[in-house]
Amino acid sequence: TSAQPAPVGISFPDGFVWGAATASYQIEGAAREDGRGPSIWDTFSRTPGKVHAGHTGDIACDHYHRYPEDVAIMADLGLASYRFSVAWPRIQPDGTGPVNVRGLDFYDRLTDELLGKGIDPVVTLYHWDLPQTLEDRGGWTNRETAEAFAEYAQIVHARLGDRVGTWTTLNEPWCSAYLGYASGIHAPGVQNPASALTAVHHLLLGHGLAARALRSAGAQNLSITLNPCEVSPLDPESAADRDAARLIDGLANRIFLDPLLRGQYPADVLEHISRLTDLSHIKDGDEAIINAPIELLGINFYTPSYVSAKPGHPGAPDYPGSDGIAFRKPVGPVTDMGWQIEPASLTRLLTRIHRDYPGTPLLITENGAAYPEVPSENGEVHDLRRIEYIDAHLRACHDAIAAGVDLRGYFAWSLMDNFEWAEGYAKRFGIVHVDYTTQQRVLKDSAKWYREVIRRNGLE
Ligand code: GBH
Repeated sequence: TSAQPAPVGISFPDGFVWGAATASYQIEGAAREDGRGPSIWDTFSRTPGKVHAGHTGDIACDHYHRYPEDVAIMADLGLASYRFSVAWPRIQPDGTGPVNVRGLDFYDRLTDELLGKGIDPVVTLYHWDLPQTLEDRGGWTNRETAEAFAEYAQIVHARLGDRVGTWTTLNEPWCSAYLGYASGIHAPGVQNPASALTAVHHLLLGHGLAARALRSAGAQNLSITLNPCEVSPLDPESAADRDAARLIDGLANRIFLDPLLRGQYPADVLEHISRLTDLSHIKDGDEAIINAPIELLGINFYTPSYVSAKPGHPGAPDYPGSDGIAFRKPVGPVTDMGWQIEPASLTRLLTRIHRDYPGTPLLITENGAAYPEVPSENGEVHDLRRIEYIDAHLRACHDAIAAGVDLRGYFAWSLMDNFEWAEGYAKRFGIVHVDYTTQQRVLKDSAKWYREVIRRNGLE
């Protein structure tokens, strides 16, 4: 390989927020404690064949009990902010009805622990652990789930709103809808394209109803986190490939961004989905509800997509109606998830969102990489590839800022190794290593490196 020029030092704007992120089911454990009800991920992970090696979140990182130690680690790293999610089934074990105060107590303790160390909490209300009782009534295919979500949001805000400033309604509704109800590789494991499209709408409606409820309760910093993806035609010269990219971009990105930030589903997307399901679940006035004002848009970024038109190809199971479209296999270096590493795609994605949906500040709410490290004899974890991944993506963020994008912060995914959904504990995204036998936490080299990045608000 040819010699690369040494990267130059860069600094981020004053007040740029440095954080790390986790999610309730992935780290908490204590699945049956203090009145928590079952979620769709309890059911799914206990269903043979759904999760790698039959792993479950029953114990996970035992964060429910070890949160003081985990918050101490965050403080040691100098995190300005910590993004975590609240488990709905801890708050309302049946999804609606009686509030389980012991569930609220846990997040109250966690919030105070964070504030006591000067760490700003960013609360996500839904990171995929839907109460099972709601799924038994259709889950996100049922409009009532959206209404229940707004009620639950209000309950959490009533307890934490005096101390939590930033609220995120949903994490990645793309995953909840398409992985949950189309490909079925995530809970609840349904494989029905029409259900997935109905779920998209009810998730967005739930966001809008919750945003409205939080706003009237006085919340001022509202957001949703998406996982937008840059979808490119494999051959930019091919009109058929460009059409394929536009269709996937519609299902991946514009189906969420347009109603959220422009108040309307895109016509081409409605046309596409009307061939797969009737649109009777979209009621008059829904788009206006979804278009509730937000102060921040959260972006989770891992990898881009390249697609081409391929007549007769079955398409991707997580994109309803994508038959005739092929996704390119990753090219070049990949992470342990098999995801292509292409930091410049993040710059282009941020620039595009800033251009097409102006006026909403952006926040990287997740970015990171899985690699299969094991601690060395002396207990160190030399995860150079993760350092390189994050370094390159931070440079990509900086490029976007230089191009005029209003990017407010960066949250590493993840603070610590955790339950990686269908991959169980086999994939490690943490900057902190977790030994699942002893529950011992060890800072990987990436955590020590990130501490220096935070300290100097930039890269060397
Ligand atoms: C996030 O989802 C989640 O919010 C988080 O809980 C999770 O632990 C983390 O990421 C890591 O997975 O096969 O190349 O087309 C990320 C979900 C990642 C889904 C990229 C689609 C496309 C990969 N997405 N993916 S590719």
